[in-house]
Parts: sequence; structure tokens; C-alpha cells
Amino acid sequence: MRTQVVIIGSGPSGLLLGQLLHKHGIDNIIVERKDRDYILGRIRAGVLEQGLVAQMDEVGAAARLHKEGLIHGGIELLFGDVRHRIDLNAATGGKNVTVYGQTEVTYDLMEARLAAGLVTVYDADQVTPLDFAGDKPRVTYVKDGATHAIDCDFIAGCDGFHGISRRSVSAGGIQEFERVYPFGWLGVLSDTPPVSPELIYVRNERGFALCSMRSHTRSRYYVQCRLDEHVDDWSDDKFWDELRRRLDEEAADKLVTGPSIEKSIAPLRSFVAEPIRFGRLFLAGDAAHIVPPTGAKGLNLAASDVHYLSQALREFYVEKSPAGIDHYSTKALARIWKAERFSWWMTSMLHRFSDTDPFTARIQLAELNYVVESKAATASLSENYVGLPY
Ligand code: RFL
Ligand code: PHB
Repeated sequence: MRTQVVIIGSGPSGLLLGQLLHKHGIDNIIVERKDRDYILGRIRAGVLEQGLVAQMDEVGAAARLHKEGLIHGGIELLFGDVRHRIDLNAATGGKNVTVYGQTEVTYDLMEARLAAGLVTVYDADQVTPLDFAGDKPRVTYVKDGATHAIDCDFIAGCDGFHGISRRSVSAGGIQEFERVYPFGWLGVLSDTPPVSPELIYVRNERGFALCSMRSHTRSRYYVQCRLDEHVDDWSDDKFWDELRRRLDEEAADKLVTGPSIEKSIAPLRSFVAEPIRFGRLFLAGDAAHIVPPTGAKGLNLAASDVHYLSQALREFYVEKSPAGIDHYSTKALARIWKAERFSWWMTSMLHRFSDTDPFTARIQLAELNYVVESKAATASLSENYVGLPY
């Protein structure tokens, strides 16, 4: 088998890259170790920047997003028992975010891929990127007991944090920067109306909480939890009680509870690999970096990597220039580090750390007060939240 670009991983990064390359006339095959239903069962991001919405438009996969996505022009910060609205729209000269689940983005991209007749190999075992230091890279995999090989010009490693692509680079060829946070997020999805029309980010003495949503009838809530806790320790009742205790009185009274339809604990981590190009292998999305979810940046950052990478490959094939691929790593990393900084800052300001002493707690509150009182600080949070330009 032969194609121009083999994409490893059929998450949002791989699928979006596949559609953008197809639009530029570049052939691609996706090789994925799981099946379609497994991927669509993962509940993850919910907030899309305008850049990602524009990319969905560009590949013709945004019809449902425009119909069902909720446009949000603000978020609320709750601390010291008072809610403060951050008017993202006013602070950024008219920019918004769209609330639409990653599951839906993934589904829409999978449908677009099917409609375009592009090949995806699901349930591929032992996927291995090979010979990417030279100009004849290959990807091998095992499916139904048989080994297959795909010859290609380039390999895109879109296989997430635990994928094989980054691990295929020789140890000396990559530098990793990491911060692991001493807590996790326990998330619950429920078919209940959201407690408030906009997202509420909560700093509370008992720990962080977040009220988010997927639609007018489906809510997504999170509470900060310990890393040694297990989802089985958290009955639905225990979760709702804990969430209510972290909310202000009005929200606690209004909160509509119901059975959870998904419940999971996610650890929080900041991580960046440098560089993210190794000869003819490129990393994009969670394969290259992880942010804690507090800034809602993970999926959006995957989309900006994919933008730079698809442009670089278009330049290579259409304009016959290697400049784009030569600059991909530097260009993408400049934006990645800004999103890392923002996500780290939001996380530090809003969570309870085990060593949060009274001084640190007062500093967190002073920072939050500054953010809501200063026009400049509000603008800084807002321009990062809606997404820095590509
Ligand atoms: P994914 O989604 O992990 O997809 C990688 C794909 O690669 C496959 N794979 C392999 N395939 C072949 N061979 C191998 N050896 C392979 N190893 C792995 C996997 O099966 C999978 O299908 O990475 P991608 O595409 O880079 O997308 C990244 C996003 O998923 C991620 O950044 C976001 O979900 C992060 N995130 C959020 N991002 C936002 O922008 N806004 C949010 O509001 C937001 N909330 C969140 C989040 C992540 C969360 N969790 C659970 C980590 C909330 C949570 C709770
Ligand atoms: C979500 O809805 O899952 C969500 C929203 C905002 C975040 C993180 C997660 O910052």
C-alpha cells in the first residue's frame, strides 16, 4: 500500500488533518488502534474556539455544529461566594466560544471522512512508524493476525499522549517538559438542564468545581478530587452533594440533579515535547503536548497544530516549497507555550493545592479580584480563553 501521508490516530487531530489534506488534494490513510464506537464513547472537551469552528467550516463538516452548538459570549468566575461575569465578547471586540462536545466534533469529522471515501484502518495493532529520518518512511501494523506496511512521504503522529509516535523518537532527540498536578477532576455527564446559561468556574475552600454543558438538556460538571480516589467511591448522590457545597446559594438551590450517564476521573498534567518534527515524522495534538483542562485549550491547541501542519504540507506538495515543514515545529511551539502558560495559570488560580497555606489562598483571591476588577486583566484572560490568533 502507498499514500502521501499516513496519519496515526483517529482522534480530532488526525481526523481534522485528514480532511484538510484531502481538501488540498493530498492523499492520506488513518491507522487507529481502537474502533469507531470506542473513540466516540470518550467524553472530553466541550469548548471550541472560533479557529476550530472555522476549520470545521473549511472542511465542510460544520452544519450540525452551527445548528446545535451554543454560542457563549461570557463565563462566570465564582469565588468568595460571589459570581462575577467575564464578558468575553466585550473584552475581545466581539469574539465568542462555541459549546459543542468533542464527541460531536469527532463524529462529524468521521462522517465527512466516510463521505469523501477516505481510508481509515481501525483496530490496528502494533502500529509502528519507521525510517522517518530518511525520505522513504513507512508505517507497519498488524490487523487480524497479518502484518501490513504502508509506504508514504510523511507520517503525522496524532496518536495522543500515550501514542507510539513520540515514543518512536530516539531518547536523545527529544526534550520533555512536564508538571503533574497533585489532584484530578471527577466529571459527571447527566441529562439535566445546566444550572446556568454560561460556564461557571469555581474556586472554593473545598476545591475547584466547574459547571459546563453539552446542550440545554445535558450538563457536564466537574469537581476537583484527590488522585487516590476511585470513581466507585463516588455515588451520584455524593457527587451532587459535593458540587452543591462548592456553589453559591442561588446556584446550589437551582441545581437540577439526576442519574449520571458518564462518570470518570482525569488526572491533570502540563507537558510539552520539543521539537515536534523529526525528519518526516510530525507530532500534533496530545501526542506533542498536554494542558490541564482548566483553560479549555487541549482540543483547540490540537486544531492549531493541525492548521500549521496542513499548511506546511500544502506548501510542500502544491507550492513545492519545504519552508512550511521546516518551520512547523517552531511555529506551532510558540502558540503551544502560550496555551500552556494560560492553562497553568488558570489551574494555579482556581484549585486547592495540598500545600495551600493562608498566604497562598489570599494571593489566589487577590489574583481573582484583580482579574474581575481590572479591564486589562479581564481582557488578558478573555483573549486567551477565546483563543490567540493562529
Ligand atoms: P486523542 O483524542 O487522544 O486521540 C488520539 C487517537 O490516537 C489513537 N492511538 C493510536 N492509534 C494507533 N496506534 C497507537 N499506538 C495509538 N495510540 C493512540 C487513540 O486511540 C486515539 O483515537 O488526541 P488528539 O486527537 O490529539 O485530541 C486531543 C484532545 O482529545 C484533547 O486535547 C482534549 O480532549 C483535552 N480536553 C479539552 N480540550 C479543549 O480544547 N477544551 C476542553 O473543554 C477540554 N476539556 C479535555 C477536557 C480533556 C479531558 N480529559 C479526559 C483528558 C476535559 C477532560 C476531562
Ligand atoms: C467541558 O465541558 O467538558 C469543559 C468545559 C470547559 C473546560 C473544561 C471542560 O475548561
